[in-house]
Amino acid sequence: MMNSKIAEIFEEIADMLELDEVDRKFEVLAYRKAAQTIEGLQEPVEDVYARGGLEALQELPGIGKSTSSHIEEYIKTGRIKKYDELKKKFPVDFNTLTKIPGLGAKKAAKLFVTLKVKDIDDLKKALERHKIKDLEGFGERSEEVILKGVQQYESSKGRMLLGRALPEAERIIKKIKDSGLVHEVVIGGSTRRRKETVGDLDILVTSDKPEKVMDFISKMHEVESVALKGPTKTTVRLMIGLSCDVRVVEDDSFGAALQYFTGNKEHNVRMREIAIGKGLKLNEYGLFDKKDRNISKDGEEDIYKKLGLDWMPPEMRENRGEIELAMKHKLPKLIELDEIKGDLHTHTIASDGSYSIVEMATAAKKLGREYIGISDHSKSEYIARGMDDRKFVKHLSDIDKANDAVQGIRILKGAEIDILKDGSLDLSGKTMELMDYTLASIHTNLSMPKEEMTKRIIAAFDSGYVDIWAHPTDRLINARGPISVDFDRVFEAAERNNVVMEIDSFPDRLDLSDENIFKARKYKLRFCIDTDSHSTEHLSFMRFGIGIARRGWLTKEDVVNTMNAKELLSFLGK
Ligand code: DGT
Ligand code: CA
Ligand code: CA
Ligand code: ZN
Repeated sequence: MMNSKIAEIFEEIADMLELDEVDRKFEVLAYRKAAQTIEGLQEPVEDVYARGGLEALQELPGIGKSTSSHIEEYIKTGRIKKYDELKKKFPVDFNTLTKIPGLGAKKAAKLFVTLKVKDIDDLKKALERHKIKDLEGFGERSEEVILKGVQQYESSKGRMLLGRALPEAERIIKKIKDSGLVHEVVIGGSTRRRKETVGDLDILVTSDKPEKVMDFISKMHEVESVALKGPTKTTVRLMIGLSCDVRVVEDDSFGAALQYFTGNKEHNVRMREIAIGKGLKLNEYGLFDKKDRNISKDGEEDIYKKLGLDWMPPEMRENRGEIELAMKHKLPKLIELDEIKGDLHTHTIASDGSYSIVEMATAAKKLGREYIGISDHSKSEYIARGMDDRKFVKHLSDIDKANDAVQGIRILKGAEIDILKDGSLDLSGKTMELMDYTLASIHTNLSMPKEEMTKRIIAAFDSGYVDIWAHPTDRLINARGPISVDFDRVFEAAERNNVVMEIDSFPDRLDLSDENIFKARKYKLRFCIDTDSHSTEHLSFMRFGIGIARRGWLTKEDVVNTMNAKELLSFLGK
């Protein structure tokens, strides 16, 4: 699958075009939009091309004439000439450098022009020699931020977003299943636990023909190289830039192996201690009694049962208190994807989305949703074509019309309203009162000091107009850290004003994170799991938000969009 690679190239072309002396804003935007589409696409772009050629590519939102021909060029030749030419002019590793928090394309270019910084190693040298603080437009503070960014990047390096790793794992599992060589094939490790990022994939197989399975794996289309190949374990490097361990075990070991390779490690260590306490031995091959007989051949649930515990969902297995609850038979019943009735964070062509209200609603209906809230941007988000009060009033009446036009799903009137620097909201009260609900979020002045940021958000909540705090910390995984805020005070203010905490399901957001959900659960707060869709494809990101919610131990009752539209609106006081 070439999606990520092509998306990266388009992003980098945009970065380089931005550096051109002539203003090419329009072109830059086109490449960024195309990159976004390709990245979010749930099927391989080469399959789209194989099915319908250039025409099918151009039907994708944001893909035009030149971007589609670039995709064709890449599929056919593995290169894009335009990219190679730009690269000659700017021999800089933008892909890595722009992933460093605190360093955008503009700053990276400036570092190249002034200090000849081409890659992260050059950057580290420049930081060591304190050369950056004296550059125009950088300064002492900026040097510190970049240094911290480099450390953050290095520690997260190689970890892939769950939203990218999980679909790849599912494709590979399907292929192995279809090979007919195996009985069971499942994903374990951090992917099964739905961790926000994944270090490597761990696939577990039962089969009578382990060597044939190993052969099959190492010859798969998705594999770039084989790192290690043994009779029952193979480690491969996948094209998408991720390692994958595949292990074959016997049928009788399946439950124990699944338990072991799901982890996490700390959870496993506790499990093993419990086994020892009962005079048993637990490892990846089974649960053994004193005579070394495997007493648990009945799958994973049986292992937990024999150790006196209730089976628990993989998302809980982080040694954060789940073992104690399982002993007392007091595990919560975690929220499930099919309990979600609607999505309250979606964008349309009215601001920076790619589809109309009707198209978004129709796609949401296909996914079985009972309602969809349209939440386009307010005016301060001018890059995202945010709307002012006048335009919003018109847009809200467009939503009413769409609601009449589309059957079988209810469309709710919402907005994603900027919380401005002083804590005021970006639309008038009069406009907000016309809506079914509001989301409020921060998109600017992200590096505000903690105290000021805390007051800013509390002021917004105290206005009484905020229903949902959208992507609360504004972090982007592997790219931008969270805002600095006093969660206790903000959660208290949310409690007081009945503000719902969003879990944004977009793969690089997943915000609130599971750790922050844990903090928020100490307060009387409700949550809302949304997709932040900018395209119909994104509506299915919901499952990633569900994974994070489950990692935060949330139940159906904690999540407001498990209610039907009528209950929800009355909960919101509308
Ligand atoms: P990752 O790959 O960094 O996202 O995280 P995991 O959890 O997938 O870790 P990984 O791939 O290193 O190992 C897969 C599972 O194997 C892990 O969740 C638990 C188990 N495991 C690995 N190393 C150990 C160990 O030293 N002791 C025990 N008890 N279990 C281990
Ligand atoms: Ca792993
Ligand atoms: Ca592994
Ligand atoms: Zn937003």
